[in-house]
Amino acid sequence: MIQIKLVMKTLLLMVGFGLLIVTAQARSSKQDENEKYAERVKTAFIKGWTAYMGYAKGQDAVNPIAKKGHNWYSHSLLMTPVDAFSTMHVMGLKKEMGEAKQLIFSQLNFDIDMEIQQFEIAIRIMGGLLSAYQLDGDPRFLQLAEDLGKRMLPVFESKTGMPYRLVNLKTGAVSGEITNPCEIGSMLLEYGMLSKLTGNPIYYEKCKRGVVATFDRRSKIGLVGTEININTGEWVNKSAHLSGRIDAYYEYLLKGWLLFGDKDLKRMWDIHKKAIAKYLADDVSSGFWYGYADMDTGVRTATRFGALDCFYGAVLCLDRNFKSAKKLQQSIYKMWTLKGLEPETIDYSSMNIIDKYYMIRPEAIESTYYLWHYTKDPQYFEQGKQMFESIEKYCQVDNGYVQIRNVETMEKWDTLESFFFAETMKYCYLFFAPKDALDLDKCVLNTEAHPFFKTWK
Ligand code: DMJ
Repeated sequence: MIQIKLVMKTLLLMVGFGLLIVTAQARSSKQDENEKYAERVKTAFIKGWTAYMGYAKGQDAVNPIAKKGHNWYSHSLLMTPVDAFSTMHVMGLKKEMGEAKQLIFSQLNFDIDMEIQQFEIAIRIMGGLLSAYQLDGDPRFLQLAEDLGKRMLPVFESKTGMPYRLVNLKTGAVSGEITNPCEIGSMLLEYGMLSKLTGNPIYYEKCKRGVVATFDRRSKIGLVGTEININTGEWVNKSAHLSGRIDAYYEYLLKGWLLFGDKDLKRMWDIHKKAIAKYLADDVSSGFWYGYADMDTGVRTATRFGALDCFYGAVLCLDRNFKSAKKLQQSIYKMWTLKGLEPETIDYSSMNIIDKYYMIRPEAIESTYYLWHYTKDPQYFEQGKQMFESIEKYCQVDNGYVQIRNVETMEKWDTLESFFFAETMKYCYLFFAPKDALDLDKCVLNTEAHPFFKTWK
């Protein structure tokens, strides 16, 4: 009897030991795969950066095929180095960080007689500088961000407090009184961080006033439209949707609440999210989407969904609405795999492509990553891998990465937006990166994927 027990014990021990070895082997091969992919994403990032440094050093962005660069305005604002820095930090790319810092501290100057689009400069440049300051600690990043913030403040001097679209960095002259919710509200994180890090509340206060003014002009059913006049406060275009010109207005209400704990933002978000779920969400035979509706009546006006709209999956995750996030993800993946890369917009009732280009936008990958982060469901990991592989396959050229003019023919479009570095590569990397590279639970990413950390009580 004692002998049988001993044999049984030995057998059990052997099985247990065997299982341990198998699990350890599986874990280590998963780790190998992650390391391999993390290296591949870094290599892709460096290839893009090398193209910038080789052909466009000091300019805003690169055209890798023509082997030249270009600026957005009459002078460069170093869009690519500033936008790329936080990703370099997350990837631990010391040499490239040094190159970007050298450019930024020797060349970036805002004292220029030049009109800029306040929203884009806030999310890319101010957001990039503030995040770089928090990640790297060099006070010159914060000084630059503050200088820029001061120069952009005149935008808020409208009759309603909603900001003008454009401002001259030297003279402070403003223009563009027809604007949209995104360009009104999607700087709240950046201006809020500037207030927190400099101790000057004016930036957040001014920006929040514009956000509240927009919220106060929501329709009776809780939606905002596409265009508004900031002096009369009248809506100019009443089309409601989640796409460009509205998107990050909603995103920042939730993220602002998460980062700053501002209860007003949560209240606004709670009202809007119900209206979005009721009037924009569309559960149809081709999948679960968010379409277009009239902001007053909620009547469906278009069954259009696009690459930009994909951001909402990440927002749903942050709101812990995983049921809707998972349903939307199925549609996002369907759109991505329609041709092998996602088109800019489709009509989801016919599944016809409306806009055929792909700008290497991040939003689909972003939402896939958030779902993977929160659920650890391997299907999202596989989807992320596939998205990265398709960028490698279709957007890569000999000396860099370029956008795609037509996802049906995969014709190349010789330009590369700075968000390739700030966002697309960062989200791709995070799928495979070690956990301490960037923990989503310890920061809030701005709409350009620059991490902001809550460093105050
Ligand atoms: C980025 O500049 C930001 O993500 C913005 O919110 C939307 N458009 C691009 C990326 O597609």
